[in-house]
Amino acid sequence: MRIDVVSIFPEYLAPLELSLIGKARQDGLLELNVHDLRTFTTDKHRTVDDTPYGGGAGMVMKAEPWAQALESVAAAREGSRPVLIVPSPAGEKFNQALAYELAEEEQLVFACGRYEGIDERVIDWAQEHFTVRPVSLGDYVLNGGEVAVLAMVEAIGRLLPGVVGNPESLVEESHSDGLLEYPVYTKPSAWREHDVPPILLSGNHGKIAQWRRHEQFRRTAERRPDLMEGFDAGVLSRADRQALADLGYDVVDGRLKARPGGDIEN
Ligand code: 6GU
Repeated sequence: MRIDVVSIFPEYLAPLELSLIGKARQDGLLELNVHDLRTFTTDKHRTVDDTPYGGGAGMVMKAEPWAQALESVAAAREGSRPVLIVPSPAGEKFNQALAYELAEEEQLVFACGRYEGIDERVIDWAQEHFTVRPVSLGDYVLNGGEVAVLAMVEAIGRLLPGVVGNPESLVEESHSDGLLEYPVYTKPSAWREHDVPPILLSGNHGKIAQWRRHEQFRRTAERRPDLMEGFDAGVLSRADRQALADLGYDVVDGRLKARPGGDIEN
């Protein structure tokens, strides 16, 4: 995969040289280029922003430097249609499913806006060259797209073949099956009056798998009830259904439904 990031703060992306993603780049599994938007300006002051038409607070990023930058990175891979991701609190919500989808692409381009955003005509114009996707990390506001790109590139990059050493570790993690991950423990088994759940020391792998699954349901019901309602009940075993009934969830029309007056506190 090739990733291009355009930003007025290229140094913000330096952490992508570290750890798993840095190693993937060194190993040639991921080609990642960071571009300074100002190198695509033509005026003495390298201006990237101007005042908003219609008035109001703040500044808007000018269209032409963005068009120059995006034309330059789109030309790098002829014949393909790269995906242009525009980080914005006004975008569709980023999640694990979107990470998997984007991990299949040949080229991703991230356009990091700052100030009040990029002139909207860039988004319209870019559709000639790119599949354009405004994407948000969640319902809060960042000062610019750079931190969001760090998160998205890490989430996508670790799904590329060979990046995570043991692909098994992608299978049992939070959100991979629509549920939160079960809790994990390591030595010592007794620590400051807190013991590891005895089942994990039993050596009974069937029982351990069942306990972990139950913990996933318990945690998800407590912390993310929104995920419970969307869960596909078609994949549930009898033991799962019993665990869920104990947590106050019934299966209605193939979906989980919190039982009225049901209690997730047990
Ligand atoms: Cl992706 N970008 C910006 N600038 N702010 C955000 C965001 C993205 N997601 C949440 N807030």
